[in-house]
Amino acid sequence: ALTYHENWQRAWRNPTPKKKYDVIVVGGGGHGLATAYYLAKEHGITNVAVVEKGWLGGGNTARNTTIVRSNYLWDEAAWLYEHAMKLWEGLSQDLNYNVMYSQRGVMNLGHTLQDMRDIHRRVNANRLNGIDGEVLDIKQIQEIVPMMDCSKNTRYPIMGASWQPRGGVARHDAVAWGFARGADALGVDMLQQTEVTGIRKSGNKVLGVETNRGFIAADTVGVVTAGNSGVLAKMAGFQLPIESHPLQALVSEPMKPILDTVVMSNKVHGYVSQSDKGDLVIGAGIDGYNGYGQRGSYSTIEHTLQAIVELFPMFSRVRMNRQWGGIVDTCPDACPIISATPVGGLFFNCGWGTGGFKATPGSGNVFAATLAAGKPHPLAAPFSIDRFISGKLIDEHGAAGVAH
Ligand code: FAD
Ligand code: PYC
Repeated sequence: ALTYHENWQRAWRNPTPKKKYDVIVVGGGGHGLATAYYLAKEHGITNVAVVEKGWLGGGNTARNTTIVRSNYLWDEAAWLYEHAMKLWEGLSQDLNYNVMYSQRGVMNLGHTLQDMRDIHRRVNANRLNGIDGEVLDIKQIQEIVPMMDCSKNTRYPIMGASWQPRGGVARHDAVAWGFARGADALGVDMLQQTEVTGIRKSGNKVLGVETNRGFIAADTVGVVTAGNSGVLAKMAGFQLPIESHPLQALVSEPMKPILDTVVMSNKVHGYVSQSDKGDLVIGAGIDGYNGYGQRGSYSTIEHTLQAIVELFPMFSRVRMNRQWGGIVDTCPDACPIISATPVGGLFFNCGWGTGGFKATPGSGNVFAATLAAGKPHPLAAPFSIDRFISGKLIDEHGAAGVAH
C-alpha cells in the first residue's frame, strides 16, 4: 500500500537553532506547541523556538487517554476548561488538520449518596456557567451504555451519573502534529533532540537556556514541561509545589465498535473508552510514589482492571495489548499553575497533572497571551503561583476524575 509513497513533504522543518529568539517555549508537548502556534497566529510573534528534548508530542501528550470535558466545579477552572472546549470544537478547521475530536459524551458515575450529591452540585454549577451537563438516572445510563452492569448485584451499585454530551475524545498525535505544523508554517522553529540543561540569568532576569546544542538567548522563556517542571524550576533557582508521579494507561486488542461513549468512575476507580482503531482505552489513578520512570506498578493495573470488569463483566475475556506510563505534575489543589515566576521574563505553565490533555488548546491560548503581554491572561490570572501564598486555592480534586 505504501508503494510510491516516497519523498513526502515534511510537516515541519528541522532548523538549526538561531542564536536568539524573542520567545523560547521549553517543552514540545501539546501545550508547548499550542503556545507557540497562538503566539504566532494571534500575537504576531514568530521569532519563536520550541525546544524539545525528545520528539514532538512524545511526553504525556502521547501517553494520555484523550478524554476531553469541561465539567469542573469552580468558576475559575470551569471557565478555563470551557475556553479550551470551545477551541476544540473548531480546532480541526483552524489547523486544517483533523484532530479527530469526537463529541461522544463523557459519563461520570456515582455509586454512593455522597457521590450523587457531588454530581448534582457540579452539574448545577456547570449549568450556571453555561456548560452543558445533565444528571442521569439508572434507566438513562442503561439506554446510553446497555452493556454496563447497572444491577444491584455489584459491590458498589451505580446510583446515577453526570453526563456532558459535548465531551469526548480526540486523537493525541494529531493534536501535537497539527499545532506543530501550524506553528512551523507561521515561522516557529521546532528544535527536537534539544534538551534544556540550565536556565541562564543575569541577576533576576532570564537571558536564555543552556542546551545540549549550546546556549540559546531569549527575552522571554515559557516552560511547559509537565512532569519535569520541578527539574526546570530547580535550574532557575526556585521550587514549585508540584509532585511528579507515574500515571498509567493500557489498551486492549482492537475490537469491533462496542462502546460509543466515555465512562469514568471515581469510586470503583477506572475509566474506559474505545478508540477509533477499536482498542479499549483504560486507566485509573496515579501510582502513589514520586518518580520519573514512565512505567508504574502492577498493583495499580490490577486495581484498574478489577474496576473495569466490575462495571463491564463482558470485558473480562478481552485481552490487554499494551501498557505504559507518563509522568504527571500534580498540584496540591489539582489545578494548573500558569504564572510569572520570581525570575523576570521566565514563565511556567504546569501542574495539569492527570487532566491537561483536555486543556491543550486553551492552555496554549492563554499562555501565549500571557507571554506576549508579560502579564496574565484574565482566564490564567487565578492560576498564578501566588495562590499558594495567599491561600486562594481552587480545589478541583472532585472534578479531576482521576484520584491523586
Ligand atoms: P507533555 O506532553 O509531557 O510535554 C512536555 C514536554 O517537555 C515533553 O515532550 C518533554 O520531553 C519535554 N521536556 C521535559 N524536560 C525537558 C527539557 N529539560 N528540555 C526540553 N524539553 C523537555 N488529560 C486529560 O485531559 N484527559 C485524559 O484522558 C488524560 N489521560 C492521561 C492518561 C495518562 C496515562 C497520562 C500520563 C496523562 C493523562 N492526562 C490526561 C494528562 C495529560 O496527558 C497531560 O496533562 C498533558 O498531556 C500535558 O501536556 P504537556 O504538553 O504539558 O506535557
Ligand atoms: O481528566 O478527565 C480526565 C482524565 C481522564 C483520564 C485521565 N484524566
